[in-house]
Amino acid sequence: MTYKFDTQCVHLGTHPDPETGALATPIYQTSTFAFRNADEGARRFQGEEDGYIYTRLGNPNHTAVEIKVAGLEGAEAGAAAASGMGAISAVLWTALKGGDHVLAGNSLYGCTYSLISHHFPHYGIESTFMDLTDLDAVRRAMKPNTKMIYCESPSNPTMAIADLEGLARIAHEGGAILVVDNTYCSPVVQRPIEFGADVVLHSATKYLNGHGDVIAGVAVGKRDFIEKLKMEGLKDMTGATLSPFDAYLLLRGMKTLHIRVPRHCETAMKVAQFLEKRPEVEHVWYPGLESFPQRELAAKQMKYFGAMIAIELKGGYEAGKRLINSTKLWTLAVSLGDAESLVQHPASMTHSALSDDELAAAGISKGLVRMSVGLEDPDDLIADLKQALEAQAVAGIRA
Ligand code: LCS
Repeated sequence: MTYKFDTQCVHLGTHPDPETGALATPIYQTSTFAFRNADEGARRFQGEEDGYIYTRLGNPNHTAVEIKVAGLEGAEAGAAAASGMGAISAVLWTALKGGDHVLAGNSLYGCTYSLISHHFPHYGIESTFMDLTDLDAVRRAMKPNTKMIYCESPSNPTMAIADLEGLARIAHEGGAILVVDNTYCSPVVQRPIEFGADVVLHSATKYLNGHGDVIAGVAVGKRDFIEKLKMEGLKDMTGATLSPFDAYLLLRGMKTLHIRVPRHCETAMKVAQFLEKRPEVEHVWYPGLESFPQRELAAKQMKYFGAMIAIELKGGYEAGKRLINSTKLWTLAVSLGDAESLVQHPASMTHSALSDDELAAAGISKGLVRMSVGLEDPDDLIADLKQALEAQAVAGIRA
């Protein structure tokens, strides 16, 4: 019997320990696994028999995470990694080789952008970064050697929405795959495989874990690709092995994913609506607002509107800096998806590896402030923003 999504968050991938009955999955903090005899070891290496060998190749805590995320995303299989970047680099190294071309959204998490734009050319992998919201332009940009379309939706940090169904169609027509980084959403908000994506990635550091105490990543997709990813990208190319303890914490976090994420999103809507009415604020990008240019597309592919907000203040970067220096409840920190609300400045922080020209091409203005709405009472979050906006108005007059 297939259980519903909320039940899967709690139960999928876990079961009472057969020996002791322990209900929480025990932490298998071991590097290696003993074989009963030489033939068993040989069979496991040949892939003729299931079973663990060495934690870089798999571990029961990984298995639990992989089954849960794959199930929640509607994928055949999953692979756990030591970080979101571990999952991303392993997927890209597994799927691409010298001579291939990748078409990517122009606004991506800074390190993903750096990997594709700054480092891949050294290995003969070509890339084009573009506004993926124009599907005709995407179709024209496909080349005979395009093997992948890569996107985030909403994108970090500009909140651009990619038409997942349209991109999957274009990718498949051109013999390429669509890879979607679903970190900003979690499967509670969006399930890209339903729209045709081939691989879905997560920085599990964020909503999946949800408690700000783990760095982890997961990739899910078709079984054949995930097997290859485990044996090549993760085992040989990156060695980005998730620690069993972190896998345990991640599993613990995911049991409440379906309760946490809707609350994050509900509060984000209130915060966005508050910010939009403030005279100090030039613009608010939040997919749930009527003013959001791609609201219809967002509503088509997202169940909730997420809990990430981008804003630009009328006073630009200086005003933004004063705002993030003045909040008391919102923490000035990178990362997202934690219980604590976080605020940061992408141009000088998460996206600081991008040159001014690259920031401009990605549509990341110097004044953009990014907010990750947490699980506090919305009234407290709004009151803190109000005092910070008012404090900066006073500072502005003094300056
Ligand atoms: N994908 C997205 C969309 C991200 O935002 C991040 C990290 C990653 C992948 C990489 O994941 P990690 O290796 O850190 O687990 N984003 C961060 C951010 O926006 N602030 O700090 C990290």
